[in-house]
Amino acid sequence: DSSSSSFSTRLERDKEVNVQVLLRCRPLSEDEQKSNVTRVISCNELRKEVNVANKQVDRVFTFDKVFGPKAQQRSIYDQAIAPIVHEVLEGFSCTVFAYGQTGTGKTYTMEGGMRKKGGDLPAEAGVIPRAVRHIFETLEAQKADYSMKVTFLELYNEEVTDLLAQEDSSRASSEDKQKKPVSLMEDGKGCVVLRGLEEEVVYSANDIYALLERGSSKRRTADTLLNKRSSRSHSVFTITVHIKEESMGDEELIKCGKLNLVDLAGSENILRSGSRDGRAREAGEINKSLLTLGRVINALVEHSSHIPYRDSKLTRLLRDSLGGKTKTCIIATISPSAHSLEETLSTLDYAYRAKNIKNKPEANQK
Ligand code: ADP
Ligand code: ZZD
Repeated sequence: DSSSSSFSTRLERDKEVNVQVLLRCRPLSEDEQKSNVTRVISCNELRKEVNVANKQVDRVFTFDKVFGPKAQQRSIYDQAIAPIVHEVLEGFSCTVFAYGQTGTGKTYTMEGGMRKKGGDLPAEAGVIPRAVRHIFETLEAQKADYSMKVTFLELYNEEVTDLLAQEDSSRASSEDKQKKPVSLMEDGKGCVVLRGLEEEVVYSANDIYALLERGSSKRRTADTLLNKRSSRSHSVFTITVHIKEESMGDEELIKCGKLNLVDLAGSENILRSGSRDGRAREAGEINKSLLTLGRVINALVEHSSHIPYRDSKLTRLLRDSLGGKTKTCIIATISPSAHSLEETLSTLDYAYRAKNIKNKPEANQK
């Protein structure tokens, strides 16, 4: 009840919205089915509950939405992401994070599998290609006057790689060609800007698909240089759209929408980076960003006076998505298998806690 609070604080609080947290459980793989792996997860999509049960454990978690193993890419997009993209087109900034253990479907959810050249998207297409299609289709149908640009970066070991940068043929070795330094800087207003990151202007969904192809092949090259890099790196794909408002009178308004789609490093890296041997220490360094993300979430949920955004690149980059003016959604991904029980419980606890973060979305207008 808010009867005791003052008018102004009530107005302030009315603008707050919680981070939306949804849960997706992947199906057992063919191999897991063949070897009769035990399932410990059951999902009740209607009640928005996920149940974890074996002989020792029996717990239920409730989320904003729950998607069981049979959920299709399309229904995740239509039910959970399309409303977010709608907000982007209204001039809001929005962020979708995928969080979970490696192998639970973060990349499948955000990117999806397969791509046929030309034609429509495959059924396996994930959030990124669907959001791209949705944005262009909507703007074209509205005959809107708009411009759009995208960036695609990878954050690994506290270093930012531009996945869209063209090879620099003036550099000698193939490793140097990969590296065009991108640095995080702060502008006068305390906003983080990425210096050296290529912003590609795009005019069609196909333009973006071609860039995604460039980005994923660049990432694959990096993967072979140091295998399993992808499970330790974060990738951030960002679409920025400027839409001219139908002018009333002579004042011209421009809505500026932004969508960040973030595929986080595997959450198992957090637990491991606590240990002391050399390899794990390396992993700890690599996952400073993931550790700091957890600390930022804790600090926000506990209303601490100090939120350690500045302690990592990921949290500096996505500061506004955590407690700021951006609308944020976290997709937590889990495996149904008994083998993953411990990791699954840790993901569920983490995601459940994140439900308490509040943001104050504000449309961006120029
Ligand atoms: P992560 O990015 O979390 O490491 P991936 O997205 O690579 O996990 O998924 C691991 C494997 O499981 C991939 O082969 C992927 O195609 C498959 N997979 C994940 N989620 C699903 C799903 N919901 N339906 C079918 N296959 C899935
Ligand atoms: N998950 C695949 C890429 C991978 O890891 O290689 S699927 C989608 C979003 C961001 C990057 C790539 C993609 C992806 C793709 C596949 C192959 C070549 C280019 C892009 C994709 C999948 C379905 C529709 C469109 C793009």
